[in-house]
This record gives sequence, C-alpha cells and structure tokens, in this order.
Amino acid sequence: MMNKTICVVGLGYIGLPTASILGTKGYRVVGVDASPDVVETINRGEIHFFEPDLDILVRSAVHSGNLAAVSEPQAADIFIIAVPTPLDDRDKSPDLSYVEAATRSIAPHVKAGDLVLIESTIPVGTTTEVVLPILTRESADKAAGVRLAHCPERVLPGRILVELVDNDRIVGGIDEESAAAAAAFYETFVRGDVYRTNAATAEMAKLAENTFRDVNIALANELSVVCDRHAIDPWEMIKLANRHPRVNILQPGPGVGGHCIAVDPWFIAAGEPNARLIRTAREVNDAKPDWVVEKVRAAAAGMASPVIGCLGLAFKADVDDLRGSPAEIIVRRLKEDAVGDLLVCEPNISRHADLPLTALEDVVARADIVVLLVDHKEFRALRPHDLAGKTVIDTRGAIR
Ligand code: SAJ
Repeated sequence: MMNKTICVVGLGYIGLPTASILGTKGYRVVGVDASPDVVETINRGEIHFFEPDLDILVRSAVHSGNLAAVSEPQAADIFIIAVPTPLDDRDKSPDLSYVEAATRSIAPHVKAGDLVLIESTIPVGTTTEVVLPILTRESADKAAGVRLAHCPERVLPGRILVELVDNDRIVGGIDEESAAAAAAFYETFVRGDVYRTNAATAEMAKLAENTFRDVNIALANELSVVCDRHAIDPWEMIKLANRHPRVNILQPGPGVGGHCIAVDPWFIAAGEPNARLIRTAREVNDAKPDWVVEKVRAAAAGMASPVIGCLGLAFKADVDDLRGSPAEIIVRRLKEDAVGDLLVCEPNISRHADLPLTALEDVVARADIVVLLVDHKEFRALRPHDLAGKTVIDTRGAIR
C-alpha cells in the first residue's frame, strides 16, 4: 500500500493537510490545485493559510520528495477529491461545479483497479448520480473495475492535523468492494475507527453532523435573545442548565459562520419541504447578526459621536479565516449604516481589504462602545474593569 501514488485534487483546508500527512506516511503524493500561486507556495514548502503545525508538515513532506504540487491531475492509484461545494446564493442550492470539474479532470487518468474518494461535502445522491456517470463516460475503462466511495472529512479548523488522524471515519462505497478498499486505505493513517456503509448514508451522515450543530446553536442563539429581554445572562443560565445530566446546550454567539455549518444544512433543506426545523434553524442563526447590529445601534443612539470598538472579524476564536463570518457581516453593516466611528481589531490578520485595523490597546483606550464579536484568546484576557465606563456588548460571553 505504502508505495502507492495518490493524487489529491484541491489543496485547501482539507486537501493540503491530507496530502501532507500522506506524504509523511510514505505515499507518493501529487497535489493538484487550479491556483498557480498555491502550487508555487506549496512547492517552496510553504502554506497559503494558517493552521497549527501545518507549515512544519508541508515542509517535511515537500522536502522529502513525497509531496509535489501540480496544476493538472496525473495517473495515480488513489484519487482524493477535496474541492469546495459552495452554495448558490440565489436559491441556497449546492454548487457542484467544482466537484464535477475535479471529477472530469481526473477521469482520463482513472483506470481499472484505481480507487476514487470524494471527501468534499455533497448532497445525497451525488456520488452515484453525478460522480459515477462522469467517470463512466470519461475514464479510460469507462469506470469498469473502478472503486468509488464518499469519505466525508470531519476535521475542525484549528485542530485539523490532530482530528485527521484521531477522528473516526465513515466510508460510503458505491458497492462493498469500494467500501472495503476505501476502509483499507484510511486504516493506514487513521487511528480512529473506520466504518463502512453505502454512499448515500455517508453523504447524509456528514450533512446530519453539521446540521445537528447548526440546529443546536440556533437553540442557544434563540435562548440568548429571549434571555436578553429578561436581563438574564444566557451564558450563566446555559452553564447551570447544562448541569442536568442529559442537557448540553451549545454557546450563543453573533451568528454562525465558516464554510461548513452555515452551508451544509441547506444541502438537506434546499427544495425539501419536510426540512422545516433545519430551515428555521438556519434562519434563526442568519438573523443573529442583525440583532447584534440593533443592540449596537440602540447603545449608540444615546451618545453624541460614539466611537465603536469591534473586537474580532474571524468566523470563530483563534483562527484567521473570515469566510462567512458573522463578525465581518456585523462590522460592515455598522459601517454602511454609519452607526458611529468604527475601530476594528483582528489580531490574527495583518491587514483587511477595506477595513483598517487598530491595535487592541488603542481600541480599548478610545472606544465608547466595545462590541466583542469573536472570543479570541487576546480578548478573553480582558476583564470587566479593563472596560470600566464603556458600554460593553459581549456577543460571546467572553469578558467575565
Ligand atoms: N458556534 C457557536 N456556538 C457554539 C459552537 C459554534 O456560535 O457553541 C459558531 C462558531 O463561532 C462558528 C460556527 O458556529 O461561527 C461554526 O464553528 P464550529 O467550530 O462549530 O465548526 P467549523 O465550521 O469550524 O467545523 C465544522 C465541524 N463540524 C462539527 O463539529 C459537527 C467540523 O468537524 C467539520 O469537519 C467542519 O464543520 C466541516 O468541514 O464540515
């Protein structure tokens, strides 16, 4: 197994860590990315986004000669597709164009006996109804003898390298032989258990995992809005409710961001009249940024020329990823509506395209209203007396 060649398509948050772990496990890995900048960066042994310890791993995989980035797929024994599946903003339907293009790009190189693994998150049915037909039409052997499975990734940004190895995996084959081949492959580098099933079950299980989290965060967000009307601290209330042995309420915040939890529930809900709870949870979470903006507006209304200090732009604590971030949505809305003079602090990035950044101590010194949007460690270190005399809107319950 170890001398096998692996072609990983998409060198982003999932593909690059996976490719580099496989490179350090003795596989010969070619990573494919459409962006020439990404290919060059990786071939220098460098990374194009931050993830703890990824730089060391990529450097060692590239310098050992086991990982090389290229712009076009090549022949391999195993193909892993790890490209994004965004939403079409108009109707929240999944945009499968990257998965389709990636499948097309590997198809001419796929031969009988090869293993094709789809790690991208995809709607139910995609493996057999979209990926397999492309391989059947366009691969050298018309997909005869090709093994194909959906093996959804489950890693948490910030802990990707640990979770890639430690988490249990689900492998959903188009047939038993495919599931067995996929399981045998993951077992060479995963310490967690590897469970075999069919492709549709694996597709739905992945969507259900992120939907579970979204629905539960929606409950926390809804409770926090109701608590606010009763002047109850929702974090204290949730901490106490969670002392019940069968209750585990998640944490309220300014909304749900990132490229997974706010997106994947729509893969179930778009066009599905039975997905009422899932759709409502999405709406509850998507409405939370507006609620925060209204809180800030109400606080600013009583001040002559308020300076508003916004702490954080990332989608969650201690990452530099701004994709789908409710914090960024809130800051942009405050700016558009000219609610006050804005100061923005985001310690994990050095610059932002159109929002000037200010150091934390300057924000703390100058702001009349402090809006905590992300519970980065720098902000968690603040104590109430550091912000004495200011109006504090703490959307994460981080300053205590
Ligand atoms: N959030 C809250 N309250 C909470 C937990 C999270 O408001 O109690 C917010 C975060 O601030 C953030 C968003 O939800 O804006 C999502 O953050 P997250 O840390 O829950 O998850 P992601 O998007 O970083 O990663 C998720 C993970 N899925 C699950 O935990 C079920 C990860 O394991 C998946 O691999 C990843 O989605 C993915 O790629 O699908």
